[in-house]
Amino acid sequence: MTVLFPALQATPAKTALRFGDRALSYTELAAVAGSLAQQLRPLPRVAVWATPSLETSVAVVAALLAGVPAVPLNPKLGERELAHIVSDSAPALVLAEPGAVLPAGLAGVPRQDVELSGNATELPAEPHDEASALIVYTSGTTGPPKGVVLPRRAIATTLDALEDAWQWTADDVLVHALPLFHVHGLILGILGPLRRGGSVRHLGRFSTEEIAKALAEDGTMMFGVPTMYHRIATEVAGDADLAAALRGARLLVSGSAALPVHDHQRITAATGQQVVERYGMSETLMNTSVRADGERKPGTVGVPLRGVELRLVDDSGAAIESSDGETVGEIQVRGPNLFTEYLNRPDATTEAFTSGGGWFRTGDMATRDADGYLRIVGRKATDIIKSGGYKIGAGEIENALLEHPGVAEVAVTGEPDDDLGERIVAWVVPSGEPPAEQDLADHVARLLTPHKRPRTVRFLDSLPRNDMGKVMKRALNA
Ligand code: MCA
Ligand code: AMP
Repeated sequence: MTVLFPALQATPAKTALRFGDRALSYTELAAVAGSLAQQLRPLPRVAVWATPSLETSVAVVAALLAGVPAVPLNPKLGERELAHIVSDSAPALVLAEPGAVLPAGLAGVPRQDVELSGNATELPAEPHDEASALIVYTSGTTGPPKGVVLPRRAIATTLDALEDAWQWTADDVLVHALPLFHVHGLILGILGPLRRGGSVRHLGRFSTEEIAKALAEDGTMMFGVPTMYHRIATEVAGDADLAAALRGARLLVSGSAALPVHDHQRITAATGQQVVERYGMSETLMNTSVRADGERKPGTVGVPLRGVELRLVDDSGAAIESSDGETVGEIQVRGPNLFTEYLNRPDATTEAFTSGGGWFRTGDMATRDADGYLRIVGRKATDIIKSGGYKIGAGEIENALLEHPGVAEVAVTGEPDDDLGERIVAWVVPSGEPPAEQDLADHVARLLTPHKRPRTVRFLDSLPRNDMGKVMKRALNA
């Protein structure tokens, strides 16, 4: 049995979590999360209303201590997506910060406020390593998002592999502004520092000023998605304080999508820092990274992490043996960092793995150079869009838009965007007078979630289709 957070037992005299001017020491966190854990223990599963707050962190830590699987919910979830997640995951209650206004979609789920006032003196015995810890929802190409069931073993494994790759220690103070309902912000960004016995400083929302301030004070590391680094890269040459703060950091880490080499270069030119990229997925947690003590090669995602078996596979399913930096194959992985299953989706779980050998198919296409560094060059599915670091399935947006009375036919694609990496474009055949673009964006934000809204709408008389009647998306983008 792995103890996930040894520092909650040792309680070093230091800050564990800081959100703005509110903070909890390890002693305080152990007391409040320990006492909430006692209350949660009998429950089969809980949801967490994942605002960027101390309360969200306490709720998740308490659930982990209690051995109760937790489902973090994006507080901006629209009606349809929230209803799906609630019915799919059937939480026994929702943990929320006092004062948070919960939507009607959660009316049927009992609510418990997370109070920072517990005084447990003992932590419950933690469950076995294969026990489910978190269920994180992620988009696929079609259909509603799937719940990725992550066991405790995967969380401990990935965080310890990152300790090795990044020389991550209890002395690190991690600064970030990532949302707490995905792997990046929650598992790496909150559970990571807690497992190391270090500190987190969460900024609530991203701004370059707040990043500069936090790194200039006590921050040693920063995590961000490429959109955040792009905004830093755009400002840093003209902002001496930002440049100095970044220069003083021990490690800057980017992930969730590719960081363009141009942004790497602008940050390096202004600060001397070389941002480290790591590559992961909700289903696999972290697979590869550029190592803190290794050569930094911008545009690559580094080498496989400790314990991760990784291969590149050609179209016929055969492993590519050459490391020539040119031959492209699909990344497939195996190892203790992987998820257990998609919740209630045995079909999707089976399909996600190769029939021989049990390799997880990532759908990401890459090359490998002579030093073993991987360079991600694209994705197998054109229907997956990565915007602002969020994974978004074109199909779910198309389905939502088809419910709008002004839409007769629609196709959704991703287009390159300097800030977001990709922006969502809706190609719409209107059913009459074309609806307002804003109206379509609001419709998607209301049903699904705001980051899935189309940023551009293009009206057409008809969609290009092949003989089979299938929309030819590549022709649209061309
Ligand atoms: C705009 N808004 C709306 C509407 N339009 N709300 C309702 N209806 C509308 N029609 C709101 C948005 O909710 C948002 O509110 C604000 O207006 C601005 O929206 P947006 O433009 O989308 O935000 P942004 O400022 O451009 O955000 C950029 C960002 C964000 C901060 C970089 O995209 C972000 O936090 N990305 C992180 C994604 C991430 O963590 N991915 C990890 C998953 P408000 O400002 O209040 O929010 S990937 C993962 O976990 C794997 C394992 C990995 O490898 O990491
Ligand atoms: P998610 O399903 O939200 O966990 O997103 C996982 C996907 O994000 C991966 O399959 C990759 O396509 C992408 N991704 C994550 N990190 C990187 C990176 N450093 N470079 C390129 N793509 C990345």
